[in-house]
Amino acid sequence: MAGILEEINEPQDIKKLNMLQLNQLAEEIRAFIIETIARTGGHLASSLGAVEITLALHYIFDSPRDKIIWDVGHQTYAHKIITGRRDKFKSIRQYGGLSGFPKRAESPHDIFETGHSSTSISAALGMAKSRDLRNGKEHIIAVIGDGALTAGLAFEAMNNAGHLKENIIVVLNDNEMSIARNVGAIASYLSRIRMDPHFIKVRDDLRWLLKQIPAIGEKMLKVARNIEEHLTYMMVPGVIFEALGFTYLGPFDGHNIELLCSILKKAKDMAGPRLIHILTRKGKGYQFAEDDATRFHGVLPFDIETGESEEEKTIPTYTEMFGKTIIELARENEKIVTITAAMPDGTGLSEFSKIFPERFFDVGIAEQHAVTFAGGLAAGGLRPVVAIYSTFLQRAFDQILHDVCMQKLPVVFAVDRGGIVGEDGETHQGIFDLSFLRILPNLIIMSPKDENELRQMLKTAIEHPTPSVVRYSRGRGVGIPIDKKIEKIEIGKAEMLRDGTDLAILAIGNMVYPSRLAAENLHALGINSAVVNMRFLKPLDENLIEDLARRCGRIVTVEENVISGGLGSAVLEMLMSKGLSGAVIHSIGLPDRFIEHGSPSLLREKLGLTSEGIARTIQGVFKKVG
Ligand SMILES: Cc1ncc(C[n+]2csc(CCOP(=O)(O)OP(=O)(O)O)c2C)c(N)n1
Repeated sequence: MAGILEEINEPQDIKKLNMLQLNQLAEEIRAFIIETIARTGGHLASSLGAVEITLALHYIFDSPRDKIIWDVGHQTYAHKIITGRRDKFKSIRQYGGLSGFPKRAESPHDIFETGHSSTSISAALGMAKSRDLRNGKEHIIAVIGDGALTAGLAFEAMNNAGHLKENIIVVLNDNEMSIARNVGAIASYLSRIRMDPHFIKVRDDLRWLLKQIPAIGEKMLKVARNIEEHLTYMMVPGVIFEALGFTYLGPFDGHNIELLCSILKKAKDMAGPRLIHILTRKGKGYQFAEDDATRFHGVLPFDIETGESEEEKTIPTYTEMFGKTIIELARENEKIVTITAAMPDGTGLSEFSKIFPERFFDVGIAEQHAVTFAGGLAAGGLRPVVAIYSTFLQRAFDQILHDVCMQKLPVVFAVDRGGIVGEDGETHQGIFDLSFLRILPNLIIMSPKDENELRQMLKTAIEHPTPSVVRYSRGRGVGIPIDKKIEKIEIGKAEMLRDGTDLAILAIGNMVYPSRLAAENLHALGINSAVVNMRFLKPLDENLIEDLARRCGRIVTVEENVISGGLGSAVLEMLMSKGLSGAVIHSIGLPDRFIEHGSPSLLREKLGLTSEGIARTIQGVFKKVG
């Protein structure tokens, strides 16, 4: 780091700079972000694309008095760096360090917390209304990407903003990318605006004309810019936004700071809802990220020179195993179709989409629609598999309940990133799904102990006539051999891994192996535990649990989910209903709080979800009850 950036400790400092210096600052920030993220990993491409708009916003507006609300929040690295967090930036996404997303506790410039997409316009509108009711004067700006704009929530907010005629500014940061290429009618519409031949031609003609004037001076350039802006207003390519009650300004080059500043200044003096459409390049300024913005969306630490990340690839991830298995199953069953909400790579469906393009649907960032759409596909006789990260499935709770479970439609939910996800922190941990899904009637819920069992569960789910969930973790499997032929498993039947007399450990999903190891370590201390791979959270293997409760008298449940409402609660409720509440029960899982960011292994260690942690807790329980 050198030069101007060293002097920037708060947004006020950038207001002293001229345009030349602002441009230099943008380059310094870029270099600093690349250098840091190469070491830590993180959301590189989105943040690189948003450097100029970040500087322009902080140049023209007065944060934190004026409120800048970032959608998703993964593009805020430049914002963090110029709002007093430059020195801490190297700690980003690490335990105890800066969050990768806006956090209110981190800075007064982080106005509204995000991580899940498409919330910014709603939040901005709420803040604008609150401002008006107390006669405030501050400006409220939402910055939303073209990907995030595909969610219904963003349109619900625009619909309401147009009605309320609220004074807000929405900056639409259009880079034509979600994580993968943005898809859908809105994406096509935006790209038509980009490409509008009428608009482009007039603008290009104008540029050409200006170039013919020799020795074009500073003054003339300003005039030219003004003409370009006015032309842009006149042509109003954003009719959809205009119809929603927004004044549409754009499209503008989102990497031209001077232009951005002048547009923002104009928009600042206008009234009502305004939308400024800017065009940016995801990964801007780092060739590898520009060329492969999807990989550099959320990237592992990488070598700056080669763009390569070092990754151990011997054991497949659960996601990879899901992707491979669903292809195998789809070859045998032509009714299988798959759905993703804008995450074909993240959910392991890219290969499927190439092999079965007609049977694959990327619906955009629209989890609610994805689920109801799947309900419709199932009602029409297909076997839809919806692959969604646990944390984003939270959005679609009512759709699962109302549009799938109530109608007993055979939709398979492939719930990826169940449990601790790590560095993305509070907004992304998939730790509530077992609890919120368990309460739904007609739903089968299973979670595999390893990648081979994941395959078995997928087959079981697909062949089952009612809705089902297969929930699996982020990261690599355990590295066990994979059966060539995929066998179904019996619904509601747990797997006894180890018999014992002193207590029974009932574990689910990725907690099964650590529990078995804990039992082996406890054995050396004279505690003889049974270990059960529950496989099913719903239906529970009641007979086995009842038998163990009678025989051992002590039950410990282990799950990577919040304790409230999860496996422990299910077992407790079941024993109570059978009049067996005399058994000593202890639940190991996650506490009743949001789990911060940090590496999954460190978090598991701190939360007692390793084999040592489980053994320690069990010893403690034993000491207490004797
Ligand atoms: C509700 C929800 N679903 C999925 C995601 C995962 N996700 C994070 S960023 C992103 C793409 C966002 O695209 P865009 O808004 O255009 O921003 P860009 O990264 O292109 O700057 C997705 C799908 C999310 N954060 N929230």
